Amino acid sequence: MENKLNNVNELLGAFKFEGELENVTQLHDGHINNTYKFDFRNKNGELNRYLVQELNTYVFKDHEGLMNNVMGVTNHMQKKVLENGGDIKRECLCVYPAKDGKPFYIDGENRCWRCYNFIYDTHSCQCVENAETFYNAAKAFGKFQQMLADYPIDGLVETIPNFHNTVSRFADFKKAVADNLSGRAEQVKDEIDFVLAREKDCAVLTDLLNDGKLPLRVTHNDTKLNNVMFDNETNEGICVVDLDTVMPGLSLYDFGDSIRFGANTAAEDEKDVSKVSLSLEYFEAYTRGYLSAAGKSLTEEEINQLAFSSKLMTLECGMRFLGDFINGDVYFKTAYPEHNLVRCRTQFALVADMEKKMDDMENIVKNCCKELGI
Ligand code: GN1
Ligand code: MG
Repeated sequence: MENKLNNVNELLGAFKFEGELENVTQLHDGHINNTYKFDFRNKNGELNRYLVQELNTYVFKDHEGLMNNVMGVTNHMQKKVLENGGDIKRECLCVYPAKDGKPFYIDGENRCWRCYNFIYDTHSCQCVENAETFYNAAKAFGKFQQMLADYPIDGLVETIPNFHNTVSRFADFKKAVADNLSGRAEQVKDEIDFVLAREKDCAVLTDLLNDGKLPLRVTHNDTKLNNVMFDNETNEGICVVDLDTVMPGLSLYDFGDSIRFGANTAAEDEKDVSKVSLSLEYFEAYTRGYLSAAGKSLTEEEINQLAFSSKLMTLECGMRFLGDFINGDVYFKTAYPEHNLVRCRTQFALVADMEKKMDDMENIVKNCCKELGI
């Protein structure tokens, strides 16, 4: 039995699991939380699986507010799935509360744990293998947004304030450079200059929001491809996961961040930046899928900014990786000392390629709208 946890017995006492524990496996999808699959066998010989996750409380300071958001949003979506005759345990995350009724458990070392349904017969994807997969991811995120369109924004706390406020991210970045806590700033002058040269871009979406030209919506804010679970048989994106950053935001954050990760021809941490580029084919597939699911509810200004938001979310993520490298790798999990630097370089190579292809991207958006009658 693989078991890297030192408090399995404590967790077994904390949640209402069914059956005898057979196996614990760590899952390595995200850069922030620690995630495990717990397999239990019940008396009838059936397998019960759960997803048990340690929330990163350095990143998420308000675990109660966060779990309140997650409870509210998952309950809302469960109702919608039931109304449509769907299966909530496959099409939704469901929180299994701890024995004391709280949606989380604080262990003896003050770590915060929560337990979800494990979504059977699905898989996640670490990279786009074909345009259809990405199209299916787009439909899933579009549908996710639609399901939460009537969720009360005021009922959500900001789990990370100013999460996609790129102006605020730029200020954080400049502070990281000025503080230079790791002493690494000298070695990344070119990368720092790349960010500084694009200061003006950072305010485009926040200015439109402040001027009332873009609507605030309930958004996911972390629309990486690996946050969609795909059905093993149909390959449809049946469930959107990783709901820690669901909060008020712009639809463009979700669109742009999906493109950043999924339309890159290379991995987020590819060391050979000559492999990095924007796939126009994947950009088109995602745009078509997203617009077909959510397009009718988007405003004209949202649609106008789709291509630009892809570039901005890529720049923002790159500056976060670089800032973390300069801060000494305190935020994102890293596998080796230069990991954040490698990640920021892929993001900047992608930004540079998007700048060259911006007209093509704009045209793809226009053509998709025409085709779909939007
Ligand atoms: C983090 O947890 P994960 O890997 O889905 C990060 C995102 C970044 C992403 C970059 C809470 O997402 O904002 O875009 O890494 N999540 C948080 O891969 O900061
Ligand atoms: Mg994730």
